[in-house]
Amino acid sequence: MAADFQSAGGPARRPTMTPATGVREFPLLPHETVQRNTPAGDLFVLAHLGIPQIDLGSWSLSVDGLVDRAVSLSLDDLQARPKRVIEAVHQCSGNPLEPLRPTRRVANVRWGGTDLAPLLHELGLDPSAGFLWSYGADHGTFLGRQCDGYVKDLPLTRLVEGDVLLAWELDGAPLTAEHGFPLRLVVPGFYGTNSVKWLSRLHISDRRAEGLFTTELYNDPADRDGHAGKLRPVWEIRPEALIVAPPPATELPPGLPCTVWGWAWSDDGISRVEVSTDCGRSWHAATLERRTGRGWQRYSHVWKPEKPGTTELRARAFDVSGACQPEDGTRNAVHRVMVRVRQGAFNCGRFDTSEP
Ligand SMILES: Nc1nc2c(c(=O)[nH]1)N[C@H]1C(S)=C(S)[C@@H](COP(=O)(O)O)O[C@H]1N2
Ligand SMILES: [Mo]
Repeated sequence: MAADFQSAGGPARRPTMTPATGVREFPLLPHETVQRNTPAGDLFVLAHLGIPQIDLGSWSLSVDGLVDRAVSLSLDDLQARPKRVIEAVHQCSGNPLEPLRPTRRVANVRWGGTDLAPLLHELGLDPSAGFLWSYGADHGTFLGRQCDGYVKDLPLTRLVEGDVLLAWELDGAPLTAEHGFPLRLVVPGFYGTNSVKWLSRLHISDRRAEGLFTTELYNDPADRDGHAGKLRPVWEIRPEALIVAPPPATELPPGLPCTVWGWAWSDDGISRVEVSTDCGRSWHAATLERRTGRGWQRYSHVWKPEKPGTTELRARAFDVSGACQPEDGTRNAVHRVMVRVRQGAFNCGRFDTSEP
């Protein structure tokens, strides 16, 4: 079944798009994510179709499909429900046309909203209900295709943990237009593409939603990770570690300790991080903090560079089931950072990477 867009009021109530073309803003480079919680102003913005300017007076969230009672809810209705604040990794899976290229667009965000699961239970779920289809109010063209709405889906089993939010706050303040005002879905542990902004409709179905952003794009190649012959939707975040320090092209004096540190995360959490300071020849267990909630975990390893020359630092994360990041060829491939050890180097100096 195709996920056709049907909002309560039909096309006449569709918001204006400003801009009416895709938005991609990345205020921070990967090594600039030094803060545990990413301030709202430093968060990347991804919008495939542009930014809808939503008037709260004419906005509502409709819930329909395999529920006993379909409803239309205002923001006040939702804000009258119990509020939760959740810290969670927020990661863009990358350009859907280059699904395997690492982009390391990642943040750690505090979201405020209400748990979706009890709301659906109150409405009465049909026993055949299996999937949640989420619709954004944005519309326009993507890859030359007319899109009446941005639609994503996820299995209802993901809701049982009680942390899939209908969110109206980011970092303690109301959502801004670019981050989804007035309401967005937040699916902690799933790639950002699943956290539908400008949420206008939830539809409960017994199957996946067929569409550009569900079954066409955002499916990893078949025959990987034991999913022979099947598509693997871009849902759960794969294990990954990012090197924050030292930043790329740092010059380090030999003999002085240098702390290699960064963040590691995955859908289920990280059990171990290893650091290599010799281009992947040897690996050392890093000190790793425990996960709180669904946030990313800090790791660190103290390295005393000895031999002058250029070297590559690498960090690799293992998830709780022991799965490790691949070296190359996937969106979560191992992060590498070039640094140079030089006699007399000033500790925070940088070298020109264009030098031979
Ligand atoms: N309605 C709607 N929701 C959307 C998108 C979109 O284009 N339209 N982009 C998704 C993608 S690809 C990402 S990575 C996140 C980015 O959220 P942010 O811009 O608030 O950081 O929003 C997701 N939700
Ligand atoms: Mo994304």
